[in-house]
Parts: sequence; C-alpha cells; structure tokens
Amino acid sequence: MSEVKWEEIFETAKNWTREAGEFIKEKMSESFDVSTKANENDLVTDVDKGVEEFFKSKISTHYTNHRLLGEEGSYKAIKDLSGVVWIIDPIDGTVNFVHQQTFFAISVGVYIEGEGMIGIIYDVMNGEMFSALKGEGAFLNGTKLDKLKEVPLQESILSFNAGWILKDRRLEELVKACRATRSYGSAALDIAYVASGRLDGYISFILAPWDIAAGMVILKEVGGVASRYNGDALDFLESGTFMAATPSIYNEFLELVKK
Ligand code: 2AM
Ligand code: CA
Ligand code: CA
Ligand code: CA
Repeated sequence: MSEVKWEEIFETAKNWTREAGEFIKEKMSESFDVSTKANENDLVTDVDKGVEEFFKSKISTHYTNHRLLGEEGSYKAIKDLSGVVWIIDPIDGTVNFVHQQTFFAISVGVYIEGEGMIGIIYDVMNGEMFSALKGEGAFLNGTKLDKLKEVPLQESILSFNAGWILKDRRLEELVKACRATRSYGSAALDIAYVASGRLDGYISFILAPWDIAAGMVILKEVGGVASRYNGDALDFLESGTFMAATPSIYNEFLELVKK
C-alpha cells in the first residue's frame, strides 16, 4: 500500500463526521422509521442506515483501497483487518436517539493492519467532538486533553448499566466503594468521558468493535487502559465484555475480577 497520509485522513474524517451530524439533525426534524433487530429493545432507524451509507459512499469514492466495518451491515464483508479499515458506528446510543433525541454519538475509528490510528467521537446534539491521531494526543473540540490522573476508588465516578449488576454481583462492591455511578447509554461517549476525566471507569458486558474502535485510539493517547473483563486484550473483529479506566481504577477492576 502506498504511503498513507494520516493528517489528511484525520481532517477529512472530522469533516465527514460533522457533515453526518448535520444529516442526522435534518432527519430528526422529519419523521423516521424505527425497527428492531435482535430483540424488541434493540432499535435501529433509517437514520442509522443513512449515516452508514454516507460514510460508505465517501470512503469508496475518496479512498478506493480502504474498507468499512460498520454496524448497519458493512461489517458482514470484513473478515480480517488487513490494510486500512474504517470501523464506524453511525449512531451509538440509538435508544437515546429515539427516546431522548440527545446523548448519542457518531463513532469513527480508522485502523491499519489492526492498529488504531484515528478516533473520532462526535456528540451531535451537544456539539462536542473528541478526536485523536495516534501519537499526537487527544482533543475535545480542538483543546488538548490532559493525561489521566490517578484517582482513588473512593473518589471515582464509574459508569455502567444497572443491568450489569444483576449479571455479576461483584459489581456491587464497586458501587459501594466509588463516589458515584452513572449510566449514559452510549458506549462511545462513556469511553470519551473516561478519556476526558469526566468518568474514571466504564464497564460493559457486551460491546462490538464499532462501539470501542474510536474510543480506544482516544483513550490510549491520554494514558487510559482497557481490556476484556477477564484482562484479555481487545480485538476488533469480535464482540465481548469491556472495561476501560484510568490506570489506578483499572487495577481495582482487575482485583475485583480475580476474586
Ligand atoms: P448502539 O446504540 O449503537 O446499539 C447501550 O448501553 C450501549 O451499548 C450503546 O453504546 C449501544 O450501541 C451498545 N449496545 C447495545 N446492545 C448491544 C449489543 N448487543 N452488543 C454490543 N453493543 C451493544
Ligand atoms: Ca445497535
Ligand atoms: Ca454502538
Ligand atoms: Ca449503533
């Protein structure tokens, strides 16, 4: 593959993501179709599909040798991560999008040979774009994010869905020990919030590659850590458990799962 111009792709990807955000806002003012996927709470809209189509068309026109792994169908063609692969969740937090019309994000990761180079997470309604280019630091709307600080568990704010406590009672210990818990309903934004220090840790029992691909590039730039729930390395072709945190809190998570 000829030399990849990452700075240029980074700028282009941010512009396309803003454009996709405008598309979503326009569609929100019209009526859109909501349907279900795996179960009655697993929602998808024609806006999710439209955003994925938008990126598919842009990428295939501008970067003919890049491939797309997207939640709304494009993932089916991707069996490996060779070359440049865009890993995209067109709307992360679709339940929020449908019910609340806020707190959802477009998540765009660009990987080469399985290694994350670009991460963009755009909170469309709040106008916050978290972004990172590997080795250049992470940004929120152009302002560089600080490296993460050590946080004692007693002073931490942790995010997870209440349902996860029903699945694993060990999480009760975290609930009792931390300062406060939150549940936002957008995995990409949860990871962006860990990266920006608004949260100190985030846990989920099931996330897909498109939920985490952009977030991992951003999180790494500020010194955050993440893995499967049992400590195994993440991979971007399979779904699985996920925990991400500032290093001190990540170590607390690991201690807990060893019990
Ligand atoms: P989505 O809105 O793109 O579907 C909700 O708690 C968070 O988990 C959202 O980021 C949501 O992404 C994601 N999510 C919901 N169901 C999921 C599943 N079955 N597998 C992986 N991620 C899921
Ligand atoms: Ca979904
Ligand atoms: Ca998602
Ligand atoms: Ca989605």
